[in-house]
Amino acid sequence: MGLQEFLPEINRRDFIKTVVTVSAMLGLPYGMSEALAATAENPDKRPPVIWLHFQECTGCSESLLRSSHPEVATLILDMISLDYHETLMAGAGHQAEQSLHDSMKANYGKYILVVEGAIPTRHDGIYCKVAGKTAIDSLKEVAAGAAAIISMGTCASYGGIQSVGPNPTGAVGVGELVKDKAIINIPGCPPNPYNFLSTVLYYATFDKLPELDSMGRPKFAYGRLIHQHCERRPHFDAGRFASAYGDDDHSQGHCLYKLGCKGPVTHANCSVVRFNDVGAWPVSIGHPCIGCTEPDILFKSAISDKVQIHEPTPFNSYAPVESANRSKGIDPLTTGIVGLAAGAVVGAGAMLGKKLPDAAQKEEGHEKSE
Ligand code: FSX
Ligand code: SF4
Ligand code: F3S
Repeated sequence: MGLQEFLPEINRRDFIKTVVTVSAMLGLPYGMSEALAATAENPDKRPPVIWLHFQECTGCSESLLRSSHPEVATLILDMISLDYHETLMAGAGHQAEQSLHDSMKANYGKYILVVEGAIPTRHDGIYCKVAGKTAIDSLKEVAAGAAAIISMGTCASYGGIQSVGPNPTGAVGVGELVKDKAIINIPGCPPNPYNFLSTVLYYATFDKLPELDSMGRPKFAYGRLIHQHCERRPHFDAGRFASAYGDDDHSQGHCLYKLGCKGPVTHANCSVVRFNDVGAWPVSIGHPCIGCTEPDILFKSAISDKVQIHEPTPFNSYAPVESANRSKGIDPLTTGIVGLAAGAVVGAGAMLGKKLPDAAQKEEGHEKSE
């Protein structure tokens, strides 16, 4: 492809840092990062990848390549052999078709197929054609020779925005059409490139796919709710909510639940891994999570719709919140936390456990008086 020529080389320190981050994300025991590093550095372990695009915005590839810190993109492109990628490859037309078929033939049964975008099925799939073939036919043809399939993004995983009612093209995810292959879904609109990198590195190192949840997502990345690791969680538990964009509570970084945040029902690791290695994710910049990893939420409920909270109270083990000096009052149902147990500390975007200054001071005073 030659695309690596446009990306800066990754230095040893950043390489090790990225691999250790991946190892921690995967929940591997201490020391396993060496095995991952050995895989990433071994050209013989480089899995051939064919990457198809169907109905989508290409944001999945964009988010991977536009990282402001290029370690992840560099590492991904260094450790896979990207044989065919419609929006990145230099070739076009017959030349591109030839390279697709050459790659399939040379690596039949061994390549990873990455699919980006949904597949339209209505009217025999005429709404998406590449090289004169429908997306349905291309998918089935390339899937037949794949060792495994990665559905990159919510569109390829579950249909995404194209499948929103009335779904005029009959858009579906890969799993609706391919039933005889291992499929791993990496949803998100777009998904976090670290989740793709970790999945590929795990597969190349251990020759098997990571454990999946009931929605076909790797548990290491989608095993927990955003709400469990959100830095605004102390505000949720203390009843401090923004009610409008730009109001005092919003300006002070309070919880976005009343603005429609879907974090309480969305499984993803955005709040821990964050995006582009700059420590940003939707909620940290003041926008509610829109549930982009969840097939039944993304674009299927309004951004402002509030989700049902089934367990509004924090765990009993959390310290109590004092409410005496709060003029706005605190819902007794939601009291109970000042400390945020942030869980895994991962990479540059890691979230650290913290206490709210005013509540923490009161708690200390409380302890002293006992
Ligand atoms: Fe879909 Fe990816 Fe959203 Fe876009 O290609 S998951 S519309 S970010 O780009 O497929
Ligand atoms: Fe964070 Fe949203 Fe949960 Fe509030 S509702 S704590 S903003 S995830
Ligand atoms: Fe998507 Fe919500 Fe993360 S909108 S990027 S799952 S914070």
